[in-house]
Amino acid sequence: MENELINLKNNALSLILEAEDEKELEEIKLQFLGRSGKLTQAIRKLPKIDIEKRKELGVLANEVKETIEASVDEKKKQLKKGILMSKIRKIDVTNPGIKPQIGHLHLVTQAISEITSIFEKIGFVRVRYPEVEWDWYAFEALNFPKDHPARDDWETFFIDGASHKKYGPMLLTPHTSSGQIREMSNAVKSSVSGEISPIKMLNIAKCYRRQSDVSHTPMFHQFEGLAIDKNLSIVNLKGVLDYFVKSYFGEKRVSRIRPYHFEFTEPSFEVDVSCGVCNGQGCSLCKDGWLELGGAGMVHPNVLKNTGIDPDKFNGFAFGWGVERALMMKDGLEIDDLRLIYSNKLEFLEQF
Ligand code: FA5
Repeated sequence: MENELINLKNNALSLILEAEDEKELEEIKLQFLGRSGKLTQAIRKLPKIDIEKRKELGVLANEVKETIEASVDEKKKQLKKGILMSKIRKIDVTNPGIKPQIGHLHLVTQAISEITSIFEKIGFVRVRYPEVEWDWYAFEALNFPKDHPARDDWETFFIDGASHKKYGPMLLTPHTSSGQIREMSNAVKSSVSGEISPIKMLNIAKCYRRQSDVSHTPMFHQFEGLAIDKNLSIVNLKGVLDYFVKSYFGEKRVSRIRPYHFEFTEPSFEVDVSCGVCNGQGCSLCKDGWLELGGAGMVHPNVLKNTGIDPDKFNGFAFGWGVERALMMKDGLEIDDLRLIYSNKLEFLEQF
């Protein structure tokens, strides 16, 4: 019986060694370990054997069974590895690869990073303030009268039911000028004996208004500059405007300021950029040679006071323009409907 078991083991092992695929291995397993397999039948004879010898042979039969099972598993692994290796050998590394599709940043994101780097070069620091704001920051501290049309819910999105004891209703900020109040209040909080550190802020954020037509979207971006120091003047403001216009639109373009009215600046201006199509001569796009970019002005003394800054010691200038509008005014870009930018149309977006 002992010899029979050893012969079975050797037999099985040599068959396993020769096996060429998984199917063959399964057949060998069945041949030896199946219900009527050779080893199973040999084990069935064990009860007839003397008790002392039976124990010894039982251990041996078990060992043979385990060895066959382990050898079948090991051989299966080797076969799999072999298949993989032969597949690898078939790969031609000189074949041209499949090009993955490459996306790119949205054109507004591209514009924001370009605008940021232009202003960073002259010391403006990019900040981020809440888009969901209190009335105090968006209107009240910016010197807006209580009955100003922008504070009506036909112009601004208010958040139902949310109101702060001190700061009033909650809203989606309609302009980045709310960042002016946050920036100046922060400067006052960290001031030492009334002396604030000079400010050069660049706030770029999403803004929301109840507007939608060819030149307005309900969500858009503005970039807002604020400089606060001692003895700043309109000359400093105009210098920054010219620098930006030439850096962003090109050397040939110039800026001009026109008197205007904003509640939070005095004096206030509208900023225009010479038209890139006709070079300021007048054409069907611009009519009179100029395209409107946004607002600017010297910070109103009431705004300084509202944030705790002494207007007799400090003054400053601010400007706020639309990112999408600035983008539309770039040379060679003819976007006749601003809403296209947010339409998710790939045939449009893939051009940038
Ligand atoms: C303002 O929002 C002022 N806060 C700007 C300012 C800042 C003035 C600092 C003085 C000092 P206005 O409402 O004109 O101003 O908007 C400025 C620019 O934002 C516009 O010229 C336009 O470029 C852009 N803009 C306004 N509304 C929309 C809109 N719905 N969709 C797209 N762009 C818009």
